[in-house]
Amino acid sequence: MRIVALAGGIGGARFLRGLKAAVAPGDEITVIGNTGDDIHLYGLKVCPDLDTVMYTLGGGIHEEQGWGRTDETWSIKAEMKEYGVGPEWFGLGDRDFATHLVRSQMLTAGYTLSQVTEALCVRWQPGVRLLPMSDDRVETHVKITDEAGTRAVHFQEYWVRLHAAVDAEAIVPVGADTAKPAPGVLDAIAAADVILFPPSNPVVSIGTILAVPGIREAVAAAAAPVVGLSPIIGGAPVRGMADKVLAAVGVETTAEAVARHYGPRGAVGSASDPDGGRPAGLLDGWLVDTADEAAVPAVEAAGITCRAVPLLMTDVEATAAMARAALELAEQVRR
Ligand code: FO1
Repeated sequence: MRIVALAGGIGGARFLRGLKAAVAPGDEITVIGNTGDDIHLYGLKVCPDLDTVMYTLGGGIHEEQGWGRTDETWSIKAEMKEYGVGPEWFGLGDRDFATHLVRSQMLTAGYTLSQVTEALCVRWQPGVRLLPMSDDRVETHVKITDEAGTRAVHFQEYWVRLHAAVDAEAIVPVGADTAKPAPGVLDAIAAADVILFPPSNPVVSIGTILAVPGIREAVAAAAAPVVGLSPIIGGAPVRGMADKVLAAVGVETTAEAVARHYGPRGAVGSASDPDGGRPAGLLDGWLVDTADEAAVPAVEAAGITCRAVPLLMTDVEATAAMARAALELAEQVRR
């Protein structure tokens, strides 16, 4: 079976670890990773979501933190600080720096981000095919108003420095409108037997991947069933600050509202996605947590087959059970 998953950072990576444990030998998993969180720092290209997936599946992740390397040291950052060079608010450790040096060296030499990602994965052997959503530069910016006035800040500044404490007024994936899907992305979607939306951020992770022209259309047109898992449990994000960016696109922080935001397959246009002629509806199936069981009828009334199962990724076995539930639901909705 060929499984395609669209993934952001920590939530996506942890789900993929469970998915790997759930699939049968011979099944192939292709991950289309969000690169809208990417940032250029110290002259290096940092790809947080690709690295989080690669380190998590390759056994190199800092488990408690969910990002960055295990057993990290911080000498380079301390030395940079002595030179007065920041930003201090973003934690790039020494081991992580090595990844960014290799990536940036290869990009400067003319390799594409897809080629670099493949090369980095030779070391980490994540057990999935990891594709960036695009080889073109896309950077998510967030419009905010604070004491400095109204301005756009890079997503990492919003997330890490400001802890999403200021309301997001708009989310703009800068560059997405002219970006092309990376080689292999559209083919993988077209050839998939199942397409999964892990419990990643629907706006700045999966939403950014879908903002690359061609990807949303390919998912909407795919022969494979599309099943998503809610990142919202009991009216709050399982982790992170997804509520802030959902509010920016006019979506309530509920499992039902996120399902409606993705929309039922076949639907065109929606209140939260007034995007001209692009197909809005993507989901055949949606999993909500058992705490949100009461939302099941409303999601089904919206045209999306819905089941309530435990969705807390407390360990790999619990996460594998979620993945199995998603694959079972995919079989039930297969056309
Ligand atoms: N998240 C933080 O909360 N603080 C950090 O200093 C930080 C540094 C960082 C460095 C490399 C990397 O790959 C990820 C990093 N993250 C950090 C995670 C990242 O900001 C976000 O969680 C994702 O972009 C959202 O998916």
